[in-house]
Amino acid sequence: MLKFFTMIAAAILLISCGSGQNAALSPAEALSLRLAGLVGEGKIMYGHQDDLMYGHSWKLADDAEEYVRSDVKEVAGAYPAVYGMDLGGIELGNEANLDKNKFNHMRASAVAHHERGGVVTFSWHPRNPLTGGDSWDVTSDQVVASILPGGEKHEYFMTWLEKAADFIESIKTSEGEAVPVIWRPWHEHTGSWFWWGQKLCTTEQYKSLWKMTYDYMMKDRRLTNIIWAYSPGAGGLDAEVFAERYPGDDMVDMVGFDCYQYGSDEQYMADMKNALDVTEAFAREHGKLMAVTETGYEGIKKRQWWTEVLYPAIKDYPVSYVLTWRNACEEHMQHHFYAPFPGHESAEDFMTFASLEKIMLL
Ligand code: BMA
Repeated sequence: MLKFFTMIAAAILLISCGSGQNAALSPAEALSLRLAGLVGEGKIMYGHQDDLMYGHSWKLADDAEEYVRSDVKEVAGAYPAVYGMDLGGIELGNEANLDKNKFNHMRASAVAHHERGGVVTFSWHPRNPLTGGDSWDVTSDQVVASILPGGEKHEYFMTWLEKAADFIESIKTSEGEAVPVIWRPWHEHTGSWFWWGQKLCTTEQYKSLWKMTYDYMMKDRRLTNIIWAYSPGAGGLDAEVFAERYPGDDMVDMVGFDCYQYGSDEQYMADMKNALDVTEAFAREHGKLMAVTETGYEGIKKRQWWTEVLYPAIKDYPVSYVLTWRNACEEHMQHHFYAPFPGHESAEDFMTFASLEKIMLL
């Protein structure tokens, strides 16, 4: 474990010194070092999507000025260490994201979470720039081609990247310090349910999309607060699939995967083991941090899921964090939750999980 930590820390320091800009670490480099340190200590941070925006039976008020409510905190007495959110909708200049969270609240809660010592991560489910549909609109396999340089939607799409970059850049403390974020674009690309997925573009097109995104944010905009996370889906993952569309060591800081439980505990644990083995080998070879970027069991239909299924699945791996998906609050989405809330049958087990030595909440 220690060797792995030292290797990652050395890689981060090498990159920062190599950049030759100044001796101080950027916000992203400082966070990477902190994450590597926590992995070195054997800690796994627990994360929850949209934690401060709403919960199973509540939603943040539009005029809220503080971000204190959290299903996780109500159950375990502590906030999740990692707070995930999604930028879907930012590209159109919308006031709220695809799950109705106001971007102003997302920005301010990200700062609040950072100031409590937490880590913020963003995924992105942008609309489909060619058809006008959503991320899940896979009716055309020309979408990625259309937004790459030379494509008919290239300029239009660059305005989307501009809006995403503006938002990430705008996450600053009241002292004007940029808040570091783990940015996880173009996720689950090894499946074919998003317009950037496996069957919807070629390997070269996917890599070009990543590079275009990276170059715009890092070279044109010079954002200093982004840790780049690459996260395929867990289904059918092996070393070859993992590596096939990997954009390159210079454009990725963290590797992970998304893996959900749909069937038996045994099946989920086997899927996790496979994905963790593949990811760990890749992370070690490339000197990258690793994480379980999305996971969970919709409705958590097992009382002891946290200590008997999730914990045994992850405990022996050097994972920086494990993030469970959102607790939807709408009436018709009451089944769609991945973290406990007061009164849920897994709440007590979650408390036990949260108090384990290895597991970190705030
Ligand atoms: C999916 C579901 C959707 C949601 C999307 C983006 O997994 O939770 O309801 O809109 O993520 O957050």
